[in-house]
Amino acid sequence: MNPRTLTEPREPATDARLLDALAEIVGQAHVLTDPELIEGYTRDWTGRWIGDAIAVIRPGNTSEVSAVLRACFDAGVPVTPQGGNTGLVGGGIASAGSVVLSTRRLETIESVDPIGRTIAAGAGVTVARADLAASAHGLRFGIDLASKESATLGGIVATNAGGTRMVRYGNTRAQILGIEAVLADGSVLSRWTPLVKDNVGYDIPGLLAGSEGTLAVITKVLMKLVTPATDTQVVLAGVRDVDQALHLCNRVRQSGLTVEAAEIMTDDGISLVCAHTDARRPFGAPSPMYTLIEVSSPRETEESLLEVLSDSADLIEDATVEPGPARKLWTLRESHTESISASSTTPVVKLDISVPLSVMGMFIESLRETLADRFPLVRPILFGHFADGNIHVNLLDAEPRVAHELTDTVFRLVAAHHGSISAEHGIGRAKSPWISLGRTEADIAAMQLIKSSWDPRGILNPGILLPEKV
Ligand code: 2HG
Ligand code: ZN
Repeated sequence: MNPRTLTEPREPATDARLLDALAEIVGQAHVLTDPELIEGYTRDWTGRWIGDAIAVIRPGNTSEVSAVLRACFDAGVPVTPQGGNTGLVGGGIASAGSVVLSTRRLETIESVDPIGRTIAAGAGVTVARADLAASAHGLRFGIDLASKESATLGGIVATNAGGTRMVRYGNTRAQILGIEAVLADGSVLSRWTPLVKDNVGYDIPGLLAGSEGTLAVITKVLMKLVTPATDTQVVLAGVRDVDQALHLCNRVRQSGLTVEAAEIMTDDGISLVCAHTDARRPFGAPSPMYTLIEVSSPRETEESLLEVLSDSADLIEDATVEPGPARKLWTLRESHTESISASSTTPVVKLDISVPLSVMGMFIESLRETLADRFPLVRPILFGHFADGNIHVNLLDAEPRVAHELTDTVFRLVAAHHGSISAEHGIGRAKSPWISLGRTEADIAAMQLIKSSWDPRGILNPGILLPEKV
């Protein structure tokens, strides 16, 4: 069977037989078919991606995942792997006739090794739980996301998530040491070694990071842990534009301070957050943009930071400094996503992009001009992890009928500035039509070869990441 035959109508009896077989494997209670029960798995929280599924299957261990995949493989039924369903590009949203394989029950934390500084855990463990387990040993999990209470380890590996600490510790791919995953035919692949130096062959954990459920279902991960920063300080500074923020961040780095996080926000974004939460505006007079930079150093962090700030009057309009964790300052940044959703009259078009730091200012300027000119009714709110070149372009009040053209316009501008159409959220359904803006023909062909050799029947997340034909 080739991938296209998966979309051909199936006999209802085939689905019924499959569901019986799946119930034998995972138990009837973990085969959900009631539309009310499966709704939370078939649509994303932004309301932009609404899918369908014949059932949601909730296996409780690796052997069950293996048997579920084997049965779906034999029946030729597509499978959408799903973690916490916090994704923003529709990568975990199933198409009609598929089965959603939820990994949330794989929630065992097997071990934390405080000497090797690793955590071994099931794919369904949330980022928040992994971080808590690490904290019990004086360590931290290296990835931090606003959605950490629901986002799962399998999900962040499958999307190669970034987050607010990426500037310090790198993305999810950089944290993985070992992985256990089940292939489309049910075979279990385990590359499980805590060695940081181990150059035997292809980097399979690295390949599965960012594969968005198209190559295998991740069941277990072995990830690095990090030493928490002590004596952190957070500055929130009003700046004229992103270039000033970049210069400030550079000065902070040059002074010997370690940058733990570096975020940018606009005055429109801050106003939305203040309107939708009980946060207060940071300064009496507004600035066009605000940067939040968290720093650490072995000693005298505050003194060093204040010295940089007092030498940076040319870059800063106003500034406030608080010792970490500085929750009030962080709330101004972390409440962006929910305030944006609450304020938009239509599902928000979310375009997570990156551009080289040297052209970020120019990119933002031409983005604003182009949007004002071609889409005057759309409200753009920009924010993100600017020191990684990453801007979250959120487009509010965009009529669904213009979403495609709007996306196309933004992505072409990103490509013209040598940027990436996906910085940290993945490609999913939302961006697969534009993958050729980010990869060459030969590169896409190489990815398709990998896909077809790992998943010859094309049952894993069809239509996600790679378009069926390019
Ligand atoms: C964040 O950085 C997330 O808060 C979500 O990546 C970004 O809502 C968004 O566009
Ligand atoms: Zn982000």
